[in-house]
Parts: sequence; C-alpha cells; structure tokens
Amino acid sequence: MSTAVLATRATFADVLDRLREHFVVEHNPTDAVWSPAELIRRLQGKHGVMSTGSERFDAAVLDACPQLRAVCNVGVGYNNIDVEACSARGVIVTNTPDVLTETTADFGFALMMATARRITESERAVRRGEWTRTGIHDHFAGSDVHGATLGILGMGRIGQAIARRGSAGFGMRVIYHNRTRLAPALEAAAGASYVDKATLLRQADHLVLVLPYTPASHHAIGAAELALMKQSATLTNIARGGIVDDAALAAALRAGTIAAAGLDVFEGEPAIHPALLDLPNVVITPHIGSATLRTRRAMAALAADNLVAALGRGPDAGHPPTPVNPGVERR
Ligand code: 8YV
Repeated sequence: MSTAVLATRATFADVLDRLREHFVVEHNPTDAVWSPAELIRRLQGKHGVMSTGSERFDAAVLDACPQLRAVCNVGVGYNNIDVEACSARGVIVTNTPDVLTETTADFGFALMMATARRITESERAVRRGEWTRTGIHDHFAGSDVHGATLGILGMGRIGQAIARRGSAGFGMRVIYHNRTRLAPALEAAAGASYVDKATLLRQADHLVLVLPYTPASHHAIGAAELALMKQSATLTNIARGGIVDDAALAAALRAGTIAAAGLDVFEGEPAIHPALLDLPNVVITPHIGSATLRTRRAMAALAADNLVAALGRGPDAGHPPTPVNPGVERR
C-alpha cells in the first residue's frame, strides 16, 4: 500500500516534488486555513502531514485519524500540537528549528526598532499629509535603541540571536530571564546577564518576548507585569499571542503605563483585539517573523525531510532530523 501525506497550506513546488518522490501527496494550494472538521476529512487515509501553526492536532484529531504516524510542522513553535497525545499514540512530531533563527531575530530587532522610533506611526501621518503638524520636541520623538537596556524574556536560540544583535551591534546592556539560566559560555556569547523576571520588567527599556507558548506562559505579560515596566518602555512580541493579555496591554498603552508595543502575534489571530487596532502607538504585523523567501524555503524543505525520514522505510526510518518527541515508537 502506498504512503499518503497531506500538506495543509500552499508550499514550494520543489518541496511538493520531493514529497511526490516518496508519497501520494494531497495539498492545499491556497493559504486558507481548513476548519478542524475539514482537516480531519482531508487527513483520512493519510500517514503523515506537513502542517503549520494554524492547525490544531489534539487527541480528538488523532483519534479521528488512526493511520496518522507523523505531524511535521513548518515552524519552530509547536503549541498547536498536543505532543503528549501524539507520543502516547506513536505519532512522530517534528519542527523546524535553527533554519529560522537569524531571520526571526532580524525581524524581532526590526520590530523593536520600528516601535521605539515610531516608524509606522510617523509613516501613517506623512501619508495623511501631517508632516509639519507638530513641534520639534514631539515630532515623532521616540526612544533610543543604542545604549539602552534590552530585556529578553525567553532565551532560546532566537533570544540569544537577538541578544547578540543588541550587545555587539548596538552597545546595549542586555538582560534576560528564562526558565533555566544559560551556561556561562552562552551568556558570554550573547553578551547577556541573567535576572529575575521582576528585575527584567523593571529595568528593560525595550522588552522582547521570545518564549514558547505553554500553559505556564499563558498571559506571562498581563496587567501586573505591565505595571512593573517603565513608562518609557516598549514591548515587542514575536513569540505567540497568548503570552500577552492583549486586553491588559491595550489598557496599559492607553493609560501610558508603557510607551509602545510591536506585535507580530495576537491572541486569537488573525483576529486582533479591536482596542489594539485603535491605538497609534502599536506596530502591527501579521505573524511574519520568519518570512523571508530563503528561510521559508528552508523551513518547508526541513519539514519535508522530516516527513520523508519519519515515514521512510530505510535505516533512518522513524528518525527524522529535528524531532520534538525523539525516541517515540512509531505506530
Ligand atoms: C511560522 C512561527 O510562520 O516558527 C514558528 O514558530 O511562528 C513561524 O515561523 C508559523 O509557525 C507558521 O507555520
């Protein structure tokens, strides 16, 4: 019996060709996200899936698709996948780390700078014909990035890459908080010092969130945390929407508790809390942290490699390059 796989979103033609060398492939040619019922329908008879962060793989989906053996996410984050439920059913889970680290760090830095220097807000004003409306002191005067204190919450690969940009490139003092402290050599390479979370919130001029979304990190930044931050501080979130309480953030921005926010991810995206859309001091982007052509191509290629290895029959069968649940006995 031939092996069948599903690609849930539009992807690169050469990646589909590679999959077709090994599998019977069904793919979504568009970027439209399938409903859970449609996903289950499409997964019938499929042994593997190349997924994105927009589809949820939980026990109900897995039980409705008993032949599914591999979920290969195009993305480093995998909060859309119930890994425990997958492991319990012998379903291999993979993600795409490393290939997107520097690209996503570039974006995090760019979003933080756009927020600090009010780039999109001022562009909107220019387009409205308001160039000369304000005085020299309030003419889109933002806050400095160079020499400021950069705070990073979540110090994995992307956090460390952002830290390097801040310390080596912009002369920033870099502080971080993470579940576990980095080894001294990694701290030195990042040019970053470990602090507790409250110190991070109190001292950061620019706080960047790069932590994974888990039940423990849900609303890690809410009203209480925002209240600890400097009034002049900016907050940048390139991690996941649920990490920030968007209603509390909108209230804090309106009240001047912090100065501005740069948001690439939102609770319930693509929907965005309406209060955030109304605020001038929020830079909004549509979850594009890893979106360069080269990196998106590398992510898709790695997901395809994972799928081929996870479902393959050769000596590497069941041992994909970047597993999330290594050692799981494939069903
Ligand atoms: C992806 C991401 O675009 O890697 C991640 O975790 O958030 C993004 O790079 C997203 O997962 C869609 O697949």
